[in-house]
Amino acid sequence: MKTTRHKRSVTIRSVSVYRRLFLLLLPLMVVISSITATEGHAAVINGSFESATGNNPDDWTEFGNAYSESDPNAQDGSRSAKLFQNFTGAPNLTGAFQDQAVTVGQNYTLSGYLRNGDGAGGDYLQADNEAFLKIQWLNGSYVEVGAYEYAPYNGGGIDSSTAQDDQWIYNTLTQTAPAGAVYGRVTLIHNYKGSDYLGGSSWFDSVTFEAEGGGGPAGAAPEPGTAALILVAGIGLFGRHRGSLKRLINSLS
Ligand SMILES: [Ca+2]
Ligand SMILES: [Ca+2]
Repeated sequence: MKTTRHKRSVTIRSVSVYRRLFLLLLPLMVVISSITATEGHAAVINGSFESATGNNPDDWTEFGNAYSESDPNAQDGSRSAKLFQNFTGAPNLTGAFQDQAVTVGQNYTLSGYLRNGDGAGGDYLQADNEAFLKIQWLNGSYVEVGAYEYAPYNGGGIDSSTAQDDQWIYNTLTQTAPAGAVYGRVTLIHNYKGSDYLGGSSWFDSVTFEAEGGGGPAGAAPEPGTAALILVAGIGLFGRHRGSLKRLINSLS
C-alpha cells in the first residue's frame, strides 16, 4: 500500500511538474512558432534551377517546352532553365511558374537573369520571338486579379533585337500586390510569335521574388531587427517567470 501511494504521489507530482514546465516554456514556444511559421513562405524555390528530376525543374510548373538543363555558362551554379517554342506554329507560349503568398498593398520585386543564345554562339532568338518575366496576381481561388509582363516593350526581357547575345541580362520589375491578391504567380515566358516560324531558345537563371525591403513574400522571415525584438520580448516574458523557474528547479532536485 505504501509503495502504491508513493507511486501515485510521484505520478501526480510529475504531471504537476510537466504542467508547470509547459506554462513556463509557453512564451518561448510562441516566439519560436511565430518565427518558424513566417519562415514557411520562402522566396522563389529553386530559382537557380539546380534541382531537377531528369530535366524537369523541381518546384516549378511548366507548360510548353521548359526544362532545367546542365549549362556550362549558367549564371549561377551548373544549370539554368531553357525555354523554347512548342512546334505547333506561331503564336504559342512556353513557360514555367510557381505561386508565392503575398500581402495586398505590399510591393514585390521579381528579378532574374535572361540570356539569348546558348553561350556558345548558337540558338539565338529569331524574328519577333521574345522572353520575359511576368507577375500574375491571383486571389485565393487562383483567379487572376491583375498581371504585369516585363516584356521587351516594357523595357525588359530579351528578343532578337535587344539582347546582348550570349550575355546574361539582369531583369527586375516591382509591382504592388493589388486588391484581392493572395498569391503572386512568378512566371517565366518564352513567347514564340514570329510569323515566319523561326525559332531560338531563351535561358533563365537566379530568379527571385522579394517583398520590398528584402523581407521576402508575405510572411517571409522577419528582418533581423524584428526577429531580435521578438526574441527580446520572449526572453522578457520568460524572465518574468524566473522565480517560478527557480522554484521548479528546486522542486526537481
Ligand atoms: Ca543555376
Ligand atoms: Ca516541374
